[in-house]
Order: sequence, then C-alpha cells, then structure tokens
Amino acid sequence: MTRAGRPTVTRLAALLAGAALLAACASEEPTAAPSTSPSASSDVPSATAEPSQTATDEATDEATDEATDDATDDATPEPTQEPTGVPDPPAHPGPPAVVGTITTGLTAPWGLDFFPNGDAIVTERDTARVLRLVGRRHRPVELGTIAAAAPTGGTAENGLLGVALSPDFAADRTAYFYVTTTTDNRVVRATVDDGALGRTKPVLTGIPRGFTHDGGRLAFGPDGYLYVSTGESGEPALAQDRASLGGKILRITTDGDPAPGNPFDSPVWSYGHRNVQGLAFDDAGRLWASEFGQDAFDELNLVRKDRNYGWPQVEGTGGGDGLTDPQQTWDPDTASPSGLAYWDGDLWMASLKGQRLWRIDLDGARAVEPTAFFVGEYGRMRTVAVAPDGSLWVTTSNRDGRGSPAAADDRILRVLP
Ligand SMILES: [Ca+2]
Repeated sequence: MTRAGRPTVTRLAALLAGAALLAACASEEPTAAPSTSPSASSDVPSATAEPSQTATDEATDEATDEATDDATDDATPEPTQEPTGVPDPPAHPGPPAVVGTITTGLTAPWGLDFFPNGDAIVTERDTARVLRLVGRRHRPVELGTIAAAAPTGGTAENGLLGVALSPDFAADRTAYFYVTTTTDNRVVRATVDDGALGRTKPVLTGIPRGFTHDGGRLAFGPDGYLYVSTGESGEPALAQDRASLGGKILRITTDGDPAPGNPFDSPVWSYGHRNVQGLAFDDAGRLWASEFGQDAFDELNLVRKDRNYGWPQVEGTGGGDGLTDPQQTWDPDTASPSGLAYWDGDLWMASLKGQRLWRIDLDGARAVEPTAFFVGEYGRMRTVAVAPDGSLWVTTSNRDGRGSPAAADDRILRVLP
C-alpha cells in the first residue's frame, strides 16, 4: 500500500467514522476505570481476532472499533498474527506534523510503552495510575495503581515515572515501573493479566529519592538488559559517588542484579549525571541520553560504559581529562529535556520548559543539526515514543504542577516524523 494520494480521503473517512463512533459510544466512554468487564462479542470478525493472551483485554467495543476501522480504512483483512494494523505508513514529506490526538484528559503522564498487539501502557506520575490504551480508538482502561508510589505532588518531580514492558512480554506478561516510594526510588515489576496489574515486586531498591532530580526512565537495550536513568536527588556529590545509585545510568537484569559486563560489579553503567529522564537506543545499538542541566546547559550524551559525564564538576562541555562531554547542549529555557526516542536516523527529544520537540540527526555516532518543532503550541512535552506504526506519540505535561493546562490536557499527540 502506498501512501501517495490516500491520506486526505482516508483520514476524512476515518475522522467521520470516529466521530460517529464517539457519538454512538459517548455514554459508555469511561473517564476512569471501566465499571464492568466487557462481555465477549459474538460478532468479532475472525480476521481481527486477538491472540489468546490478550483476548480478555479486548472489549466488545474494541471489536467494533476494529471492524469499523477496517471497513473504512483498509479493505484488506489484516493477518491474524498482526492484530495491531498499520493505520498509516510513517513516510512523511516535509516537517513533522501533529496528525491526531491519541487521548486527552490525562494527568501528568510520564511513562509510555507498547504491548505486542499495539495497545499502549501509560503511567501517571501523581495519581500512580497505570492505563492501557486499547484498540484503534485508544480507549483508556485503568489497569490499576502502583500502591507503593508516594508522589510529593505540586512542583515535585517524583512519583510513578517510567514504564517498560518486557521484551518477552508475550511470554512473561511483565511490566517494569520506576516508582518513588516514601524511602527511595525503585524499579518494581508486575504482571499484566486479564486487564489488570498483578502484585508489584521490587526489582532494584535504594535509588536516592528527592523532591526533584529523580530520573525515572526505563528502557530495555538490544542486549536484553534493563537500563535505568536516575538523578542525584538534589545532592550533586552523589553523581560522582560510584557507590550511590543516584546520578547514574544503571544496567540490570530483570531480577535487579548487575548485568554481566558492568564496569564496577554494581548496577552502575555510567556516572556523573545530574538528572537523566530520556534514554534511546539507535539502530546501531548506541545508547543516547538527555539530561537536565542546572541553569546553563542541558545535555545530549552518547552513553558508554564506565564513562564519567562530569556533573557536578562541569555542566555542558569543557570537562577535560577523564570526563565525557555532551554532544549537544541547550539553554534550559529552550529544552529542559525529558523523553528521548530514536526513529530512522534521528533522535526526538521532548522538552518541558522549552515546550517543543527537538529533532537531532545522527551521523553515525555524532549527533548533529538540532531542529525544534511545535514551539509553544502544546505546552510542556514530557515523553516521546515510537509507536508500532512508526509514528511518534508525544505526551504533554501541563498538569505536572508547572504548566498552564488547556481543557484537553494532558494529551498524547500523534506525530508523523
Ligand atoms: Ca555532563
């Protein structure tokens, strides 16, 4: 299927179908948790049947959504092994464009990842809710809350932060969360079964917690290990203390042990970080990280094992011997970068105070030509993730205590890169 010539008609039809569906289902749209479990539908087309492990998560109206979308959007039935579908190919001439809204009405969404069937999992920092966005209409369903979360609220930066689904989710059905408790930041895991979270179990505890600088991003690497970004929790010296888990990028097994090959026989992979909230692997397996500066230079770093990224001796470049400089820096007014994603030769960096999405081209191991998009148009941007169809999902963060929320905030925007 080619993209040329089809978006206008297809999108109009999809919009009309979506509007009709919303009108028809308005009274059924939950604002929080669904009140009942959906019953099985008798008219689910076999071509769009979900794999068995997610069948119980799929609601009757999702089947209707799928059927409606399929009829409108694509005359060819989707193969059963690919229930997600690909609404639009990602190829997009010209600058990135916001082409839709995935969902509205969230409160400081933070973590975002995708299930094998294309549904998304989203965390909310201050409510500690874990949501699943189901089906092609991305209907929010509350999977549960992380009871151990103890968000300070207001302008604090802690709470329920990152989420990453197991690379082997289809088999182990496990989700990993970065959460601030009353005593620490920690990584916990829980199964996601039958549309609900199982009991959470600690994976790695003892990451320093603070009012600010709590890190919080989780990302599985191509090596299968879990990378965890932390902050120095407002105590800059912790970043240089290799015995502390604060101000680090950590690399652990799914049981929380130091991953084989770590440099210090500990979870620490790199150190000298102030507050890293963005992690992304490029297609060569390199790890990139976005980092909040203090008041002069935010950073984009190429992260390598055993490297010292300089904080607090240096902010930005110029660290000198033994310290690794960032590849790009920004005035925090134009960045204050949180989420980071990689797609097709570019990094994409969501910016809070800067209220923009940065694109940074990668020339091999060099990050070059930062370009800003959507400046001020959507407010604070927290997280960017690559959806299974190659579009970017970008979350706003206007209800995080520091923004000026619009009525629909917080939102997840769909961006064609
Ligand atoms: Ca640095």
